Amino acid sequence: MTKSSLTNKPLKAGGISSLKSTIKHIIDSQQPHTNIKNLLNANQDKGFDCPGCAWGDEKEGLLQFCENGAKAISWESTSKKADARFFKSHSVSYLKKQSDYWLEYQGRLTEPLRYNSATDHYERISWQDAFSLISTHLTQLTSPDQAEFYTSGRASNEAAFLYQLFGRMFGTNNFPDCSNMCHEASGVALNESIGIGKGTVTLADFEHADAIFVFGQNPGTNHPRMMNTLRKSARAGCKIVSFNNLKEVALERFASPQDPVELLTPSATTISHLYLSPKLGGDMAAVRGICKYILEKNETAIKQGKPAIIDINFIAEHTVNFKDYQQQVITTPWDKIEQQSGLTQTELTQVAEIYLQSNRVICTWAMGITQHKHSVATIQEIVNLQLLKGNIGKAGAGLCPVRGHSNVQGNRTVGINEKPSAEFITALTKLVNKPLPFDGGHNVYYAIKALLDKSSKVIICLGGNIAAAAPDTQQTFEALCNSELNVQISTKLNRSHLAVGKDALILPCLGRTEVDLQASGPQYITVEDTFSMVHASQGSVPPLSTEQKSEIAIVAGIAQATLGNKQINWQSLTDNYDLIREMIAQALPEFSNFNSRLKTPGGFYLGNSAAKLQWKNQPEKASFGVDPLPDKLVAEHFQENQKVKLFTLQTLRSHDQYNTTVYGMNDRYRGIKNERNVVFINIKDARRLKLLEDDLVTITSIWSDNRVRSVDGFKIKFYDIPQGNLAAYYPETNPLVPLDSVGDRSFTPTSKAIAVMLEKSVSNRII
Ligand SMILES: Nc1nc2c(c(=O)[nH]1)N[C@H]1C(S)=C(S)[C@@H](COP(=O)(O)OP(=O)(O)OC[C@H]3O[C@@H](n4cnc5c(=O)[nH]c(N)nc54)[C@H](O)[C@@H]3O)O[C@H]1N2
Ligand SMILES: Nc1nc2c(c(=O)[nH]1)N[C@H]1C(S)=C(S)[C@@H](COP(=O)(O)OP(=O)(O)OC[C@H]3O[C@@H](n4cnc5c(=O)[nH]c(N)nc54)[C@H](O)[C@@H]3O)O[C@H]1N2
Ligand SMILES: [Mo]
Repeated sequence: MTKSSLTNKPLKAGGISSLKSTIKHIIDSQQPHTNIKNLLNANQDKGFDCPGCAWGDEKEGLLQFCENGAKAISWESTSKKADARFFKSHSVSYLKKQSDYWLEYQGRLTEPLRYNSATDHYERISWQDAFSLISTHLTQLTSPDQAEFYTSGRASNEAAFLYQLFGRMFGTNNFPDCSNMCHEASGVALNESIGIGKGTVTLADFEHADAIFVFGQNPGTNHPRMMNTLRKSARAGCKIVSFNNLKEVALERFASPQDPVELLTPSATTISHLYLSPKLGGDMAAVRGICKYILEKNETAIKQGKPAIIDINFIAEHTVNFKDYQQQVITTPWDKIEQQSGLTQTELTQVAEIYLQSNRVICTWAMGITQHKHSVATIQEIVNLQLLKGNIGKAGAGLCPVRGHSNVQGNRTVGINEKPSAEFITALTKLVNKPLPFDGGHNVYYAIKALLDKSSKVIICLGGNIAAAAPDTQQTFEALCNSELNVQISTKLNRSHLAVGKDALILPCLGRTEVDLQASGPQYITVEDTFSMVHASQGSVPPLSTEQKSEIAIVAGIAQATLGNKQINWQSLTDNYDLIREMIAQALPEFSNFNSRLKTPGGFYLGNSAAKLQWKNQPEKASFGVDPLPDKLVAEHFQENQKVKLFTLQTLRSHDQYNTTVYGMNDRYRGIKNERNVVFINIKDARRLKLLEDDLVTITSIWSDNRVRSVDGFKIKFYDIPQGNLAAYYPETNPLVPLDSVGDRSFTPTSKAIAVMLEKSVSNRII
């Protein structure tokens, strides 16, 4: 490892530091007893699903939470309130000047509120008046397509199903959602390649894998429960190969907080057998290199009369396009592979040999792969690699996009999709006995564009924080402020509530940890994890306020006020969520007998066609992707007209945040304390620019329009990162992501590939 001046970076992740941090966050929530109870219930059979991430639940082990899950839970379950009194003493103009951290820190939203533009304050409104106001705005639109229905992936299956049903009955398929900014490329790529947009493995497969390739993800922070799985695999002799632009300590050495020796001594488990750091956006070239070595070795074997080293039977029986792909690989030269990946042929050969020596390989990936211009092609290249040896559809092998939000996958399954299949719309139409729209609607990109040019006029958000999560902060904020009505169904105050134009509503909802009492008794909801397991989730803490409603009650309230009870009795669905599940079962065959199957401890598996070697794409075979490598990556593309050398910037998460929710100012595993406006840089690049550690810089992004996108006052931090690459935290750097810089075919903002230049900040001189 290059010696950096980051002396604070720990030698291992997990262990006692994790435990200390967990305890600190429980105490900070101001209700430690409740949160200890919450943690014991997290991911347990009769408990609630941890809102921290979408990783699956282990069968064994008493405790099923992690440090960052504990942060998410205690952040939600707090006794602090942001009620009408709070909003009376703080105008929206005042709130706009506060940080994202400060906004959420004010506590839970407890009353419905309406923005009053005359006073610039949010003021109390009754639920009934709030629902009527929404209905008035919606019915005044000249077309239902002037409304946008955003979803964040925490919503339950039941809330999401009801929400899309309402939106479609209202007449639109405008369902922008957080996955448009997240794993969209995985869905697009996998649907094309293997006929289903989800991962093919289950948690049990990790026990049987001989090798696991982890691409572009930081599980130590974002999926800590995955670290237990990786740790177990590594200890059982499975070879883990990490591809990460940064050296992430958890992927190097991890100590389980549940192992007394690793907890109390400096010992830890070495996770990665091999750790490669490709350049940003270099993974497609890296995988192409691995495949090139394999195919060349295979040719040599055949020429020498030896058996093929790839699975020719699998390829012949189950795939199409192999010959075209082989040709594409032959025409990709090694020097291009090395230049674009930033890795050497020798390094890639080492990985290829591990792949060849392993009978069962799992490839996992997350945002380091999905948030690039060529993400779809990159994921298809990972699929290509797996197809070469039939590493799909057998135990211990397969594809594993590791989802982010705890129910983002479930939201898609139950219909949050701006491009629904005709089959799904036909089933829904039959269910509600009313024609529903088939035409594609808006994703996040088109929703922001439509709000910007005022062709859309109403935005309703079922959770999330689109103002801070979406790219190009200034344009996104302007787009939201253009709306005639902005409705936010939320647990906590955030930036999206402050993007007010004319009318705006804050509708406070219950969270996962809370009791949800309806007319027929306490209710539970369901979620789907990254392994397609569906299970129930039920909170046990009394809500902070009787005015908070469940997401389901809120969606049903809006629907009833807008559409009436003619086709659907919305109230009865709120009274008993079993009835919503019955509707889901009627619309989606994989949910047949939904209510009774939920009784199985641990829930039930939705199944995966590709894992059964059934290919639902045309022509009913898995398909090799045949894209060439990108001609140039983003910084090279813009370099030609620039005098200074450009960098590629990735925007990522610290250890103390959940997306736009900032829990604290530390990033312990990267040695950062008490600050977030930092930029990680290779020491050689810094020297070339005569920058010292802690110097302040302005970061300006380059795009093909004339807008200036710049952030100032970011502190230089030396880090183990390839030359020419930079990393900084999201959402502080979202102003730099150009709205039009999106992935091919996925429309995902290219949050991991922004061409930028660095200049010493003027503020250096002031300090
Ligand atoms: N505690 C916590 N948990 C979370 C979240 C959270 O914010 N906090 N967010 C949730 C959500 S919605 C999501 S989507 C997931 C996100 O989970 P991750 O995908 O792990 O999230 P990021 O922080 O964006 O990290 C991206 C990782 O990819 C690496 N990387 C970036 N670009 C490249 C590249 O081009 N190539 C390679 N090989 N590596 C690259 C970065 O160095 C970093 O390690 O986590 C979920 N879980
Ligand atoms: N530059 C850059 N931008 C990115 C990313 C990146 O890596 N870099 N990552 C992208 C990714 S992967 C994602 S998923 C998106 C995330 O985008 P979103 O999902 O829109 O954002 P979150 O920050 O998760 O939303 C936080 C808010 O959700 C609300 N909330 C929390 N729990 C609940 C609940 O149970 N119900 C309801 N109704 N509301 C709740 C709270 O009010 C909180 O303020 O951001 C994307 N943006
Ligand atoms: Mo995400």
